[in-house]
Formats: sequence, C-alpha cells, structure tokens
Amino acid sequence: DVSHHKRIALLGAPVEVGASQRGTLMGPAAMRTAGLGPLLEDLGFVVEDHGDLTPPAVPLSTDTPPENARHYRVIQNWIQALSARAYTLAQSGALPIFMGGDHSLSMGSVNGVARHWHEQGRELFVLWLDAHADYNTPHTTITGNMHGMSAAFLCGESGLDGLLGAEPRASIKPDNLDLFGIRSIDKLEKELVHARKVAIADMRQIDEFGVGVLIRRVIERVKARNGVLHVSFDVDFLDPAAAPGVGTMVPGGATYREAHLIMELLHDSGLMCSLDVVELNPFLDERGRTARVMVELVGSLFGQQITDRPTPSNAIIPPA
Ligand code: NNH
Ligand code: MN
Ligand code: MN
Ligand code: MN
Repeated sequence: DVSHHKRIALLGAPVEVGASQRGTLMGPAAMRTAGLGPLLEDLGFVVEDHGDLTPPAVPLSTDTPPENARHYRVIQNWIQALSARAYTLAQSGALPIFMGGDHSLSMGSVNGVARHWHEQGRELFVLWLDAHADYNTPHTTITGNMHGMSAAFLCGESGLDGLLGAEPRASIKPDNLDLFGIRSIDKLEKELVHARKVAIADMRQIDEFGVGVLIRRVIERVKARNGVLHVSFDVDFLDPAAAPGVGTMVPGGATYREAHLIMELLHDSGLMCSLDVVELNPFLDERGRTARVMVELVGSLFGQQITDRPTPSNAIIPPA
C-alpha cells in the first residue's frame, strides 16, 4: 500500500544547532533550488510543499536540560514541532520528505511517523544511511552534539527523556534499525550499539558483499514482518568526492553509483513510507554540487531511471 503514494509532502526543517558546523539551515532552500519539487512532479507525483517549519522561539518545556546535550532547548522546540507535523503529514496519506537541517531533526520526524504507523498496526523500520551511527546519548557523547544522538533516542535510550514534552514517544525497536555505511563510531557508542544488537552494514561489509546484497537483506526483513520503511539519509553517507557539502566529511563513503543502486532497489521494493534528507550544508558546498546530487538520488528513490530503459531488477522477462 505504501508504494501507491501519489502525493508527496515536502517539509523543510532548517535546524542547524545539532551539528558543530553552522549552515545546514540552508539545506531546504538548496534542495528546492536544485529542483526537487519539479523533478518529483515530472515523475508523476502530486507535490505539496509545506514550506519550512518554524518552531516557537520561547521554551515550551520546563524540564531540566540534561548535561552534554548542546542547544537542548532549541532542539527540543524543533523536535516537538516536527514530531507533531510528521504525525499529521503521515496521517494525511502523503509521503513526507523532511528536508534538513542537521540529523537531530530525525528525533522528531521519525517519532511522528512511527506514532502514525504504530496506530495503523504496522511496524516501522528505519534505514539509517550515514557515515556515523548517531547512537550516542548524553552519557556517551564526546561532543555533546545532538545530531549524534538521534538513532539512540529513537530506539528508546534514556538520557533525553523530557525532550518530547507532551508529544507521545513512539520508539522503534533497536531490532528495526539498520545502520548502513558506517565508518566513524565513538568507543562508548560502539559498545551501546553492540549491546542493543543493532544491525550494522559498515563500509567493510559494503566492500566485501556490495550494496545490492546488503540492501536486499534490509528489504527482505521489512517485507517478512509486513513493515514499512523510513529512510533517514545523512548526506555524509556519500563519499566526500561525490558530496563535499557536509560538515563532517569522512573518507571512504558510498560512491555515486552505489548510492544510486540503493535508491533504485528501495524504489522497487515499494516499502518506503517517509524520508529524511539531512546534513546538507550548502555553505560548505561547491557550486551546488551536493544539493544536485541529493536531488538526483531522491529522484531515483522515487522511480527515476538513469536510462529509462528496462534494467535487470525491474524488468525481468517472464520465461516463455
Ligand atoms: N559521533 C559523533 C558525535 O556524536 C559525530 C556525529 N556526527 C554526525 N553524525 N555527523 O551523522 O558527535
Ligand atoms: Mn547522521
Ligand atoms: Mn553523519
Ligand atoms: Mn514508487
């Protein structure tokens, strides 16, 4: 059913204080400038652009901010507003695309869509395409940057317990998270990921087995449980050569071609229910390259084909 989305809802979340470098607040504007809306319309979707979210400037909550969570209050306002919007957008039947903004925004976007799907009796799986695991808590973080905590928060880890305020928390099971493309992880963060038995496809596995095999494994797991899939795409998943417009470049990332194949296989699966595009930093980009690459990749995720010719995975000729 999720593959039959005809409407796509774009929502900008220009939050930047979850990262150490400023500039991701320009991400949504760059995605629009690079032509995301028209491309999706060309692919046959009805695109509703809901503009950029503006969270309230005054603190909504009075909980004590935890130590080691930088800009907690500001991010808290973003997360509460985003979670509420994500929930109503998912309920509307459109497929939401959350344009960041740094990766802290996923604590709101995923929480909101998870709440919706849990009410529908569907399990939500999350594919985390990222150089980093983002599985820190205020207890394990070295930097205090909240964009490094979003996956852990979504899996129900403690340490940011008052973050959502009155907004219901809809955690996913650590079992339902796939960390994909990982090549930078902190020591305590690694211990936590192992303790929770989170599935990880790191760059070594990608080199050994290839993204085709590993993404199919993710897809089969979602299908087997009749689940739906949220894709959280951190631009630094890509190799810096393909995507220089990020604050935390880590060498040895996914190539342009690997990323394209992942997008195409995910499209063919029909399982994706929502998407984050995060950490795009146009201030650090080179002549809009990274924004353009991300728009192309999202196009492939929604059915754009490189050649518009049948390819082996989507056009197997039935035997005579
Ligand atoms: N693990 C580091 C931290 O917690 C880096 C996180 N940075 C990211 N995550 N860009 O995607 O600060
Ligand atoms: Mn990230
Ligand atoms: Mn990252
Ligand atoms: Mn489709």
